[in-house]
Amino acid sequence: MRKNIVAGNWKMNLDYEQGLSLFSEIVNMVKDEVVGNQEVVVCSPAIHLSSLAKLSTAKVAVGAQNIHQAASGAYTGEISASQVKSVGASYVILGHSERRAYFGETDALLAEKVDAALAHGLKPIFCIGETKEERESGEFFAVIKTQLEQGLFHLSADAFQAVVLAYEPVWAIGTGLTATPAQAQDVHAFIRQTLVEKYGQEIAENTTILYGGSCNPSNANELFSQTDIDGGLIGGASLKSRDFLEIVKVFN
Ligand code: 3PY
Repeated sequence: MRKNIVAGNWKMNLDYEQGLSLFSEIVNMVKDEVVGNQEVVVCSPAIHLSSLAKLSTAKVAVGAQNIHQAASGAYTGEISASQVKSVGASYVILGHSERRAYFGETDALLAEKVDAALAHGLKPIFCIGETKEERESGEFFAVIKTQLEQGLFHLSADAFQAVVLAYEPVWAIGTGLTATPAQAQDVHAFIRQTLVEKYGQEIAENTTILYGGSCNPSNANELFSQTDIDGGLIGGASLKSRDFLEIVKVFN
């Protein structure tokens, strides 16, 4: 059975003390609310990872927001998968639309980052999604299929099983706009069908597909009740412990 995941994406927010205090609150508040086959993940800036990982629990894991594709070397300012893994983090967000747009990350580069993550035992939360123009032109299914094919489909079936997907329509990120539950479900069903064709029914059914993009306590319930939506990648609402808790509780 696939896992339900609520993952926070703190982006470039919170200084060291603020991060520590928010994470401690989250761990305490959600401990009795993470039920069944559910996991909570907090993806923090790199400066927090080591301290948060020490406070993490079986129910609340820690992840990074990016890694470099190389194992190590002269890449000033970068951080490797093995470094992230060495502090006790278990996930890494890859392919977030902000990294694709502001840092020029291409599908080909992301495929290398996915390999680096998996080689060091990090689970990628791999983001895909269309821009406003691509939605309006009706080409969004093709865009999403290409992102899957080029970023992930070089993986063997075995390797693919460590991947979590996040559908994040770019037009719903940082805009306050959210895909309607029906729009999101349509794309999630398309993603799952594309996985069936590539990896077969069983792997497709076991893959966790999150929705991201202005997901908050007032829309999470309806979004997560869709058949193919298995949780969320949460931006702004993950910075407020009460809001984040409300979203986690949707699975109760
Ligand atoms: C958002 O909710 O805006 C996000 O980008 C989550 O990753």
